[in-house]
Amino acid sequence: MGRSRRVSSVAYLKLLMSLMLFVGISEGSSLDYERWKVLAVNLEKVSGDSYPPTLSKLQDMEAEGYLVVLSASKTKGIAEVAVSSKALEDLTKMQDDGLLTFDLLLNSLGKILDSEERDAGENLPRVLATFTSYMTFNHMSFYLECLQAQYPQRIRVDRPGRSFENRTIYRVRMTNNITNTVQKKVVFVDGGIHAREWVSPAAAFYVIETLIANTALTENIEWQIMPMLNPDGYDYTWSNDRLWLKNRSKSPSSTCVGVDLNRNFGFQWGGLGTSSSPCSSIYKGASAFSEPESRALRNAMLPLKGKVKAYITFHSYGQYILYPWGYSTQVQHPLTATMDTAAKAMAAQIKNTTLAVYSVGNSAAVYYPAAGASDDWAANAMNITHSYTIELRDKGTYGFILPESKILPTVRDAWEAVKLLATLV
Ligand code: 0X9
Ligand code: ZN
Repeated sequence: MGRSRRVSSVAYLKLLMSLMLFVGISEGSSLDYERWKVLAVNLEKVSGDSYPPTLSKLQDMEAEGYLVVLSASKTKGIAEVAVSSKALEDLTKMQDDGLLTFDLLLNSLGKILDSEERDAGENLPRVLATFTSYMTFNHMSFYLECLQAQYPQRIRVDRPGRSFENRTIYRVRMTNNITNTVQKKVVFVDGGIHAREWVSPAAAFYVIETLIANTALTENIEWQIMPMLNPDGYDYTWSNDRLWLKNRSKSPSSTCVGVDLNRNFGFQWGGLGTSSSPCSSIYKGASAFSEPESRALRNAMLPLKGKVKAYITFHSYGQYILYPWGYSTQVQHPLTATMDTAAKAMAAQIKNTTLAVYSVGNSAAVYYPAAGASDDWAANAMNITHSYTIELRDKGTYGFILPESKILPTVRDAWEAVKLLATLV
């Protein structure tokens, strides 16, 4: 299967260059991916809720710090994995022993691009959001700090929480006549839960920018947007490890850092697709809502119970529009038909505008079951009819390292989807 999906070597060379550019150049980078390769590991086909043993094994190895699971798709039947030489050795041995099979997607990362410079805009924060380069967290903060003063009739920016390392977590509220929101429905959007998925906060910022220019869309709806839920993790992907996923909280019981915020929400917390090990990239945290970042989202949303008609959380990558329940393939959400129809309408809207193809489905069926995620919590605790995780571009050519030239087309996908959804609520 991996063979038939093999992507052109040119594409992977580009991925390689991006990876090196982002990972290799930062001073004090603690993880050096120079000798790493990328594999497509075949996962056993499984049914029901059971978790494929190969994926569990890969996640255990990931917890030990010598490989990184980049994606795992049930429909594709493979996991894309970045491997150190040690991990490659072990996986090769396992392949020789008939325990698994893999294909090489990206061979030599080489010693290149050490001298490349990152976008110099980092030191020059602007009030404008940019979609031709990725924004640093400082840039985002500066943008958000300046926003309300520019549109005082239509925008409020508040701060529902602070991250573990004390960075501000912002919320932008947008509607015409912001002082009179009593009767309005709320559409809630967030980005940046997973640190390495850089196009996700970009999409949330694009929603803000586009709404600024479209007063008609803020007439009857109050939009609430939390564009960067994991500022510590995001910052860490710029400074130390481009493939970091979790937040940066320290656990008293381990030297490993970080909780997967999308396993830390208080619905079915600790179920399938989560881990109790602080070293795992799917670590669920010490308890539901143990993390200040997931609490920030909860605290922002809870007072809006009954008013929030739709919740969209941006992730990447894969081009999927996913709906609950994500914690189990065995339990169907009662509003599956409604969400499936709306998700298909969003995918059609994207197809008709940007031409990108997004697949639609139940999270647990399309991916693997993953409990304690924000979409399930929103659907359950907030009783929201429309709750979606949108996995933005691409389909794996560049994955998380989406080139800057693809930011704009990707955030347009995101905008077309939420715009369509707003017509259905
Ligand atoms: O696993 C996740 O948290 C999401 N995929 S990602 O590759 N961006 O990490 C998917 C979450 C889907 N929703 C639920 N499982 N509830
Ligand atoms: Zn994600």
